[in-house]
Amino acid sequence: MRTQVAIIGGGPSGLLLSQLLNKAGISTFVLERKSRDYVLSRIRAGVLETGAVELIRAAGAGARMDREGQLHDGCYLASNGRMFHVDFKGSCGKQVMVYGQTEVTKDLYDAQDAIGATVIHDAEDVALHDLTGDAPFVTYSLNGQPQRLDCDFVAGCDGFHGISRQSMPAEVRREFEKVYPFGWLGILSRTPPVEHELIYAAHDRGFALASMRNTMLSRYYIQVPLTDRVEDWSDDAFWTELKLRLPADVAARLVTGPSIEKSIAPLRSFVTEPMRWGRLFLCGDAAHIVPPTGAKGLNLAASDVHYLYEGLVQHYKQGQSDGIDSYSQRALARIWQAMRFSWSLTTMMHRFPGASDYERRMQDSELAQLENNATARRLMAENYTGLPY
Ligand code: RFL
Ligand code: PHB
Repeated sequence: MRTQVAIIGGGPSGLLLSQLLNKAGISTFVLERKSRDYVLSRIRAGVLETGAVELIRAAGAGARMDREGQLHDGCYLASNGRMFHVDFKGSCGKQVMVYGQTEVTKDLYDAQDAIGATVIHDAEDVALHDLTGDAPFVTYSLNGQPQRLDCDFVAGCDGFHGISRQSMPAEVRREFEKVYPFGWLGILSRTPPVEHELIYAAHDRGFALASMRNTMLSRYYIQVPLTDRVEDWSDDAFWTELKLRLPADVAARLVTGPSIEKSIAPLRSFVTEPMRWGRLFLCGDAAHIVPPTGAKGLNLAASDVHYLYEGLVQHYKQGQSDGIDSYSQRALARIWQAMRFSWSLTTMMHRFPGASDYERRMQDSELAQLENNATARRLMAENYTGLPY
């Protein structure tokens, strides 16, 4: 078999890239390790920047998002019971779209089906070959049968645990990592959201986030120690702890109910450089991880896809290589800005074990600056709604 761009991973990065390239007349072949149902059962991100929204629309997968997604003008920040609003629209003229990653992925699968794109599920033992030569190829097995796919380029969209990044020799990679000493316990429940916009709450008991998917589906998170396990947390214990961390008037109107999903995600910042090696390009979580506090993971995947898509179109349609040659540099410049934002919001809002009184005062001062200074709020608004591509 032969294709122009072999895409490893059928998560949001792989599907979005595949959809955009196909629409531009460039052939793709997506290889996904898991089943479609499995990919669609993962509950992850919930907030889309303007750039991601536009890209999903350009891919022809935005109709349901535009019907069912909620545009938010801002969010709330709370600290030990006090709460204030950050007005994104008023500060920088931009909004965010609240629409779950699960729905984005489903819409992308439907769009891929509609144009007859090839997405192979349950592909095992995917391996990349001759990435620095002129004729790279991918091997994998399907139902126990060995397969070979020849291509011009490989897009490594296979997430943090994928094989693409590992296919670059260790001596050409430079990795940057920060692991945070806590995780987020998240639940999804069929209850009306407590507020019409997100609430990020700092509290002496730990951070909490009130988010949502739609008017009858809420997503809440609380900071937990890394030693906690999901089984340790009954629904009742979760709701009790969440209420303690939210401002009292918000907690008083919180509607609780049975959880329909409950999971713990560790928090980490990670970047690998460069994002290109020969004919392999890394995209999304394969190249970087942000802590979820700034809602940047999926949005960075989208901006990587944008730069790579532009570069590949330039290569195939105009015979120019500047776009693919500058991919890594352009993508990384934006990634580091989002890294900084996610790290600073994470650092300001969480309780760190062993933090000194001085560090606690710094957190309070950062929050006070946001509450009292319109310039600080504007900077947050620009970063949260997404820096330009
Ligand atoms: P994904 O979504 O991980 O998709 C990669 C796909 O590649 C497949 N794969 C392979 N396929 C073939 N061969 C192999 N060897 C393969 N190895 C892996 C996987 O099965 C998968 O389908 O990466 P992508 O597409 O780059 O998308 C990135 C986003 O998913 C990610 O940035 C966000 O979900 C991060 N993230 C969150 N981001 C937010 O903005 N807000 C959140 O609330 C939020 N919550 C989360 C998250 C990520 C989580 N992970 C990764 C553990 C919660 C969790 C639990
Ligand atoms: C979510 O709704 O899952 C969500 C929203 C905002 C974040 C992180 C997660 O910063």
